[in-house]
Amino acid sequence: MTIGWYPGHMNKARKDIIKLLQQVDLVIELVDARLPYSSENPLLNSLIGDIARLKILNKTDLADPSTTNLWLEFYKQKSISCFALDKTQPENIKKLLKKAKSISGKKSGKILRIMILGIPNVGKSTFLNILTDRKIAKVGNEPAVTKASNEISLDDSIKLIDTPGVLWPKIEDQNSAYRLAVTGAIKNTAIEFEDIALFALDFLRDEYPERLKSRYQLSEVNLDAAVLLEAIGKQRGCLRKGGVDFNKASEALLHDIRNSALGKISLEKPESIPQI
Ligand SMILES: Nc1nc2c(ncn2[C@@H]2O[C@H](COP(=O)(O)OP(=O)(O)OP(=O)(O)O)[C@@H](O)[C@H]2O)c(=O)[nH]1
Ligand SMILES: [Mg+2]
Repeated sequence: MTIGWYPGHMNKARKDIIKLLQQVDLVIELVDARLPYSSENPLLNSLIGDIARLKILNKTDLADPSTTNLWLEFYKQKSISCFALDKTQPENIKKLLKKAKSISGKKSGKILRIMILGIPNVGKSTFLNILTDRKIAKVGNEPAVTKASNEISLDDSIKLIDTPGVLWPKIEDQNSAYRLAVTGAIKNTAIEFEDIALFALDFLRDEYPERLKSRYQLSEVNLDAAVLLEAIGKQRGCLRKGGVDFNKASEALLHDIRNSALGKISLEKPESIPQI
């Protein structure tokens, strides 16, 4: 199955972002700490050009801390300014503004315009609400909650622009597409739950077998993904006439992964991505 999701509002958002970028001094780029490579929009480099940029590995509360450290080291080696954050650290998020001022090179007395960019559901609006200490932007646990860009004055010297999450027309790397779907960056109606769940189970069996065992009380996990899914369905009571309801079992598994019921999980390491 080929996964892709590029609804009309994203295309419009991309065009709006290009226009707004002309007046932006700094971009805060949010990627998902669980999959920093796959959640980076490949169009971004050409969109942003040489505007100053801060990269945030967001939602670190859901990611495997040791893998997050590998990513921080990876970006450091590439001289990319990168910080690991999540919504449970509001004070650290606010400290970023000082950094933003110095990185942008904007003279004091001038208004600093900051744009927050990233894929759907990565936490942009939550980030903006934390920075402003207000519930300005609508937040929701599904992709494409923000449909249009929105500029907010933080004070007399800083303006923040929240943007709709943007993917790209064709996700070439299908491993990346699957990882994005596992975390909920792609709308549920654009994916087959079972397909994504089987991908997730192959990954979990290889990388986090003990977590699978303890969450679903399985004595053996060295099995085919479909067999594992059936066992999980039984354990979670996802049944229908004649046996396990695979669609329900898949939904239950994805719900668990997205809500860290299997603990902090990272879906990719610097060593497991194509060389960039
Ligand atoms: N665990 C965790 N959840 C977060 C974090 N930041 C945001 N979320 C949750 O992720 C979901 C999406 O957050 P939003 O702020 O709406 O994401 P967005 O990037 O603005 O999404 P779009 O507007 O759809 O592009 C919400 O349920 C948030 O509560 C975080 O650091 N950790
Ligand atoms: Mg939003």
